[in-house]
Amino acid sequence: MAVQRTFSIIKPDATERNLTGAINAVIEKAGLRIIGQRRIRMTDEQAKRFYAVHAARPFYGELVEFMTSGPVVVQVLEGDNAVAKYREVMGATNPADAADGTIRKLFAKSIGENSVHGSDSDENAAIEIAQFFSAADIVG
Ligand code: 3AN
Repeated sequence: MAVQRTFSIIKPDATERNLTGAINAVIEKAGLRIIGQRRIRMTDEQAKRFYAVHAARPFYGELVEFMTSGPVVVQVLEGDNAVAKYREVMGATNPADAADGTIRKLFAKSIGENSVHGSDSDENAAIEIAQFFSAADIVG
């Protein structure tokens, strides 16, 4: 399988509960390598741009408000089949539906405050990485 990169966010509900290390441990145990990582406070503009695809959804305002409510950790993950593998490691969007051992089953509070984001395609991974990282900040 091809080595790929994906984009991850550890969301405010997780940083607030001091779960960055616990989530990184699950990521690394799954064989994904954290090759870029930065803790930031997302601006309103960044969050709106990042979730523009959801702009018409009823939860958009709430989502932008949540993502700017506290620090997040933006990450670049690398590994075999990284996009699909990280989706598997994260678990279903709604933690009630997430499989045992997944990050969302272990840590998520609700469908909105669900601890992590991961890109849903190779194309979106490249776009999302480019929004938050310059090449010099990714060390593979
Ligand atoms: P995923 O993050 O699993 O790819 P998406 O892309 O459907 O899920 O949704 C993006 C984000 O929007 C989710 N991570 C979650 O925080 C939020 N979200 C999705 N559905 C809902 C909902 N019904 N109510 C509140 N927030 C939601």
